[in-house]
Amino acid sequence: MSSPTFSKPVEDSVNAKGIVAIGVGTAGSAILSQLQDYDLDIKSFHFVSCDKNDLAFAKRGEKMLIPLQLGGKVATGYVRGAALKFLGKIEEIIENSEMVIVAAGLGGKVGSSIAPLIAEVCKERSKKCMAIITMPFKFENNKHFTAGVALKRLRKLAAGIIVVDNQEIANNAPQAPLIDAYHAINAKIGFALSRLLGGAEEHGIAVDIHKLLGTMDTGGYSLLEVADSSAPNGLEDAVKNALKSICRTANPESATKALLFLIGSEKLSSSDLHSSISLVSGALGNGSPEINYGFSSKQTSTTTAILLTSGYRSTKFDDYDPLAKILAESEVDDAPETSLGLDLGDLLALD
Ligand SMILES: Nc1nc2c(ncn2[C@@H]2O[C@H](COP(=O)(O)OP(=O)(O)OP(=O)(O)O)[C@@H](O)[C@H]2O)c(=O)[nH]1
Ligand SMILES: [Mg+2]
Repeated sequence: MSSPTFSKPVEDSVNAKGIVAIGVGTAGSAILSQLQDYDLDIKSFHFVSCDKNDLAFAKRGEKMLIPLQLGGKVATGYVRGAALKFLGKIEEIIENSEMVIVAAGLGGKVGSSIAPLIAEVCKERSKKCMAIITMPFKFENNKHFTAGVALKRLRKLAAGIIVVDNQEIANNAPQAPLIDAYHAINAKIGFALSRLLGGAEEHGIAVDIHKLLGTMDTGGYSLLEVADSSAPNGLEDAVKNALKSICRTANPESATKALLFLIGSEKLSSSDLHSSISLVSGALGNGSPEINYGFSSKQTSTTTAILLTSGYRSTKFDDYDPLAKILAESEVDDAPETSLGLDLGDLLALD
């Protein structure tokens, strides 16, 4: 039986003005550059960082280097201050877009300061901002607080947030070589995002940006899991591993929507698909989540489950910012230089 090939929709309102994608900092630039390998409806790519090495990830697109004075990376506020000088350029980038994708790894200084700033500009200009962020590894304790604060801030500003836990992606890709681990993780994230954004070279049933946005439209966090299996019962194994990742990250019962994309061998059957969807729906949202799905099959001995679940009001990452937890969401000023209306870039120059 021949299955339909993927084709792009002719009329696509989201793309009428276009999707603009911005990668920020090291992880953000590396992940965005992975998306450049796929045929996606992204109008333009932009890379923003304070490190010129990060900009070298760009395969094409615009590069914006935000210079810092020596020692300017000690606090997110300094980076934010330096970035404020480039606000006009950021506004120009998003001006002609319908939607802005912002990719960043939270926990460092660059992505944690500039991704929320871009989301803020989007909000002010009524542009839909989809943040795709990674959270630090377990061993990066010193990055957890910064990441937790930035995540909270993004939640208030972005229309939707896809959260990827570096730790979970690494756990679910045991075959990935330790050497060059970031590259392996980025390739996984890029592959998963490309499928959720509607790009695929294989045969099957595609999902598209509308299904993705519909799944994310819950007002809560979205978690992205990617799990592989080459076991004989690969599909079940991969889906269960993805679900286990969710259980370690948030309460699966609070998920209200899910988007499942499976990549399997040419033997992938409709009953395989049905049992995978049943597994997911049984584990989430008190057994009645709204589930969208897609699949593709190719010559492979590995099965991959890409699972985006959505609607979480809280996740384990809330513990990364204990202050906000103690203050129970009463205002924690995480961008003081903005509220003072001062540019810390200029303040540093006074030293
Ligand atoms: N998935 C992925 N994570 C990365 C990569 N590079 C760094 N990270 C992680 O992303 C988080 C933030 O690190 P960076 O991206 O270097 O941070 P940054 O925004 O560039 O800011 P600074 O490096 O502090 O200037 C950390 O948890 C890193 O482990 C990458 O290529 N891929
Ligand atoms: Mg960096």
